[in-house]
Amino acid sequence: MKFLVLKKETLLFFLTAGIMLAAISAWFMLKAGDAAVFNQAATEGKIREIHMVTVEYKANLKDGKEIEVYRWDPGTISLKTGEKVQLYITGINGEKHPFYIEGTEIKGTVKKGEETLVPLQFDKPGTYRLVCETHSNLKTNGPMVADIVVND
Ligand SMILES: [Cu+2]
Repeated sequence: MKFLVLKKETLLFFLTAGIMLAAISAWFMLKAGDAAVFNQAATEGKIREIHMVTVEYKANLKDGKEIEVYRWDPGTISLKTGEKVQLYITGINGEKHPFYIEGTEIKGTVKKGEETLVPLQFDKPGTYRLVCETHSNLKTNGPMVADIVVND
């Protein structure tokens, strides 16, 4: 039988090399994590997605009368001038929400349980209102209006 005999120095060398390798790997792994979260270049070429839903708030008054309001959630989204964004709107509450975006030709309908894709790109900065035609003001259980803020 033959034993592999290692000198103390050799063992120490392998131990040191192993620790260094582990440290370097850990550093690269942490760095890679940073890149995925903070580095814009990592997401370059991809169209940003924003997800929105339709929600309903309900309450009962002291006399038992029910009051309700429909909202887009989130109520404000922002993008840069020229930036392409895929806005996905999912209908959760309310059967139908026919909508338009002020100052554009964009219009459509969000239906319960369905996802509506609204491609966005604005040439001019400003605030564009996403308005639900059915619930546009307080009298019609709104205002179901979201602000699309386009920055310079
Ligand atoms: Cu609506």
